[in-house]
Amino acid sequence: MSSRTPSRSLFRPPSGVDQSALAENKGIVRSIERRLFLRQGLSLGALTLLTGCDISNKESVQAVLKEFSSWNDRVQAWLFDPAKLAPTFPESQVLKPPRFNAFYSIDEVKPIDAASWKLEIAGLVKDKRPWTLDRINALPKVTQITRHVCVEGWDYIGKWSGVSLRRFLEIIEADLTAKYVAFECADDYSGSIDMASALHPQTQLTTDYADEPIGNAYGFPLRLRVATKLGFKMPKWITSLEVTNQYPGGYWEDRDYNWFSGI
Ligand SMILES: Nc1nc2c(c(=O)[nH]1)N[C@H]1C(S)=C(S)[C@@H](COP(=O)(O)O)O[C@H]1N2
Ligand SMILES: [Mo]
Repeated sequence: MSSRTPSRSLFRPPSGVDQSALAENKGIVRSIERRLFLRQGLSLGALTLLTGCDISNKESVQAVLKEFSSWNDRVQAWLFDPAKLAPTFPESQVLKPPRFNAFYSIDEVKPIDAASWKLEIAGLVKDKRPWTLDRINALPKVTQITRHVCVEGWDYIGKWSGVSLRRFLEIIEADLTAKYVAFECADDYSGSIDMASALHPQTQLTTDYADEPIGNAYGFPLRLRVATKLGFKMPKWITSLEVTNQYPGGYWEDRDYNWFSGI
């Protein structure tokens, strides 16, 4: 056996704890597996090895998973390079229509009436006047052709256009030294991102997909696009934007997905 390959027995689960402790913490386990590029699933034995912790009951398994995951989040945020761009692709690779995902199926989407829709502004911002779609559409647009990656293990290339979030935050005179930008949606979804990612050159408030107003199922009239993060970090059907220093969490974040979730 090569000296670089750990012996199989090292990955054997410690005796006395059954694997259901992992099954009960699926969200965290999945994000750890993704981050570590584990080809096989995370085992209790591997977790013991990685963390050096004694995992002798279900409660300690959960505590170790949470600790590992929040450590992983802090490292990702720290490693994030605000100037590094996500790869871009040729027009010919753009998927039309895009691939749908939400925590419910596409036929349950409730289309938004553009005429009565408003974007509310809250938190550490000087100009809190709500925005109509016409006013948002009058702002200068940027376009990107980038890859959308869902935590579920699929991806596609899309073409999104809209106002740069940095530009928008400057226009509403947001406190750019605040920690978080949080979003609420017309469905029961919400989400939040770190300010460094909000100010990234490829982060935009998207109004268009493939040069048309974005489709009802994909976030019309306004969705977030962050080319450096996983799909669940990009709320669709946004109804409010808040700048805050209080950790806002989000729909999946509160269900144990990693908050930073870079790709
Ligand atoms: N409001 C809202 N936004 C959401 C979701 C949702 O369920 N509701 N799902 C997220 C997930 S998991 C993904 S992968 C992307 C999918 O975006 P798309 O349908 O445009 O590909 O939307 C994200 N934004
Ligand atoms: Mo997703």
